[in-house]
Amino acid sequence: MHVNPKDAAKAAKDKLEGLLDVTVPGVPGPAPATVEEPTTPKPPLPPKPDQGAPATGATGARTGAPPTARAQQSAYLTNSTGTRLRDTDHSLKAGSRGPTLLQDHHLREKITHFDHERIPERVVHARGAGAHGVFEGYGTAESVSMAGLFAKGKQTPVFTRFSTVLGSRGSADTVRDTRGFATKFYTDEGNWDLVANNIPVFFIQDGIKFPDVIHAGKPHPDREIPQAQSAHDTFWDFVSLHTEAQHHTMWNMSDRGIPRSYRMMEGFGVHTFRCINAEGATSLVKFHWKPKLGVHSLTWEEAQMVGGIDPDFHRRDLYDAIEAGAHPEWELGIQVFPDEPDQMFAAIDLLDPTKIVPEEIAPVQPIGKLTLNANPTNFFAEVEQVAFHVGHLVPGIDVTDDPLLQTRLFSYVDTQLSRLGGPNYNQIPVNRPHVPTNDMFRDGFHQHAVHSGVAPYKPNSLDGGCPFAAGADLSDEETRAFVEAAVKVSEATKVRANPASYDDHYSQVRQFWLSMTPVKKEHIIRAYTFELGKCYEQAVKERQLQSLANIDPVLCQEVATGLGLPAPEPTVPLEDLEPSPALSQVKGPFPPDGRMVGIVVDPDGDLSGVDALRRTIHGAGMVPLVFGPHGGTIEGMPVQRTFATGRSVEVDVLLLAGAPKPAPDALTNRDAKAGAPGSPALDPRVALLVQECHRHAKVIGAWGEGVTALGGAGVAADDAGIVTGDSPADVFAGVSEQMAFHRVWDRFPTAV
Ligand code: HDE
Repeated sequence: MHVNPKDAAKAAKDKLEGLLDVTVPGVPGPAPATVEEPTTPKPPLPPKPDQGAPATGATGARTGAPPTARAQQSAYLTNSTGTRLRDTDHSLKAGSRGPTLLQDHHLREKITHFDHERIPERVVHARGAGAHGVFEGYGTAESVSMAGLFAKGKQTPVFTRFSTVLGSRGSADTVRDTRGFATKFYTDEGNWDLVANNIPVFFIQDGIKFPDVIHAGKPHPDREIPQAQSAHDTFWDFVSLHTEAQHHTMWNMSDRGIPRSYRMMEGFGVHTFRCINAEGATSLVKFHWKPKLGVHSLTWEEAQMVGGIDPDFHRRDLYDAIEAGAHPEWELGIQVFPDEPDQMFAAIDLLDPTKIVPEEIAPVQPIGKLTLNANPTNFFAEVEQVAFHVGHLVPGIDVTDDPLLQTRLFSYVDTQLSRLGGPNYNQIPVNRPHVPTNDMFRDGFHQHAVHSGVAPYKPNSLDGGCPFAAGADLSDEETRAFVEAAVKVSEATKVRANPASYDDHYSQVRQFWLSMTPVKKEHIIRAYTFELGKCYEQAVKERQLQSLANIDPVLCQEVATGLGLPAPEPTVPLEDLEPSPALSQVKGPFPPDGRMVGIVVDPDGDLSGVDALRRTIHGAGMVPLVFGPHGGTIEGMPVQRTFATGRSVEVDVLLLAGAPKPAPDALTNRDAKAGAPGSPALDPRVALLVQECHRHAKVIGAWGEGVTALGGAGVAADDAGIVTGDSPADVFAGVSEQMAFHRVWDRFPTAV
């Protein structure tokens, strides 16, 4: 796979130095396009400096190709068998107005290949984005796991794919949903996949319910609506009847369901795993990813607006941040529990995937760091074809009997067979391990390897006995094999039943609620009210209110009021577990890497210091986004958004470098945003930018004429989170200090 993305990036960067405006990530090609169509034959352009790609072939051997190589090599157009072609614009016809001839192989090959370009999308997690990176071990997991990737300083290449769950491949990024966080580690002992979510619990306790919960969440089968959302009757019908889903649902209704960025999410392995150290001792372990940038969310209004304005918001954010050099980082941490026969810790059943273990009673211990440092070169080849599996394990990491995990062990191979069209999907470059393989698997659809020998069976003598069973000596890193932990399975009777320890569906949901700040509680109330308000069936709403009553009376009452229904009494005793501060995402300060900084400029105003500020912002790992009345450039600065094309939700903070007067297109029939209220001296789209940023509790900075723009939009310069000053640099320093807390929390009104 991807060898040393940094070297590749540097090589390409050196070559292209000066051709790109480094402050504008997202340009499509490695070099600017020309107005005239180029016609002089030249080899394909190299990848963009931020792109990486797999570097192993079907056998696991390195291809030896330079990191900048393209799949397409020829300077000339060819057919798929390498014959050069003269024309791909006209089919072969009997005369220029005649019928098309069947003998036109190029036409038929081109159309046939196109007809078969699509493969089935993932049945869940269809919408996603991925990136290459590296994992570095801290050496702190040694007493728990022998896995070589955790050794101090050990660097392991990885590929990570983030996703939503419910929507189709083309659905919007910012919908309210759980997010997938799946990482493939190409370790020296084979691939390890940590197929995680951004929510630490799951809807169901037993994998047999997975088709039920997904069928309930997906669009209704008759009309195929709504797309990519849970705000509909079948979802709430299921979760209110199957109340073990209430814990996961509470996380979804909290701001965790609408992340600001993939870079700002935690990840959780959900299940308890079993780790084995070099002495053979076992521990039970839960995996956690902790983002360096903190956990941050959109507001619900932002999420809805972005869904229309930029449905690719999370993809773009990830790719632009990586391209801008703001490489996202997470620490991998573990909670470690003694491997005792009852598999319980502090009265929490470790095999129940609807329960967490609060970090206050089992701290997350950091064991390594993930850095995503290169974008994919080809989305289909890498992000679409990557195939994760919870059963891709390495010596030192094993599974437990969690009945959700057990079903997953079956499901992931099975789904790849139809999605990737046969059993050889692990030969696809992005899936290929970086270590030599010898699996004795032969033939099948899409077989790319040319296997030698006559004896793909064991035992054999005809191929010299190869391949050989690996060593059982766990301390020998060169030869040791994967070992299943020799765990005693108690004598038992076959049953279709859960243990009694799975029966409590509410206490930890209440604990989550009690751990939230008032602002976050407001957001939860609004989310439940919105989602249930979208349901048609009164019975479904009443049933879900009953679950809310069993979580918290205030939550239930507020949602019931919004729905116009009475709040029921609880049917179970409310249990007050200690609030867990670790569950709250309101913390800080956090680094600003990859944050979008909107800068409103007025071509007729004082622009001194603005370009320098733009470069400072870029140099600090953020992405400046210049808003102006027209496209092109203003004093050499590229205008990335005009008042007509831009919208407040694209930025994390807003800087006002001027108070532009209404532009010629500030007419409501050209741009409805021009209907925003404000001073007639200010472009109404600028007024709207300021008003929306203010409403969404974003930090706003202004200097010079920019301060007038605040007043023109009706925002008081002395309000919380408004920074004014004399120079761009001073104002930005003040803004930076406050944006480290993500939002101006004091600006949100609360009633609970
Ligand atoms: Fe998955 N899940 N899942 N899941 N899952 C899939 O596999 C499944 C579960 C998760 O970016 C599928 O390759 C079952 C929990 C992620 O490619 C499928 C059950 C968690 C991804 C599948 C679960 C996950 C998937 C669809 C219940 C968090 C996207 C495509 C027993 C710990 C991976 C595919 C990617 C994908 C089955 C529950 C995470 C159908 C049966 C719990 C991040 O095999």
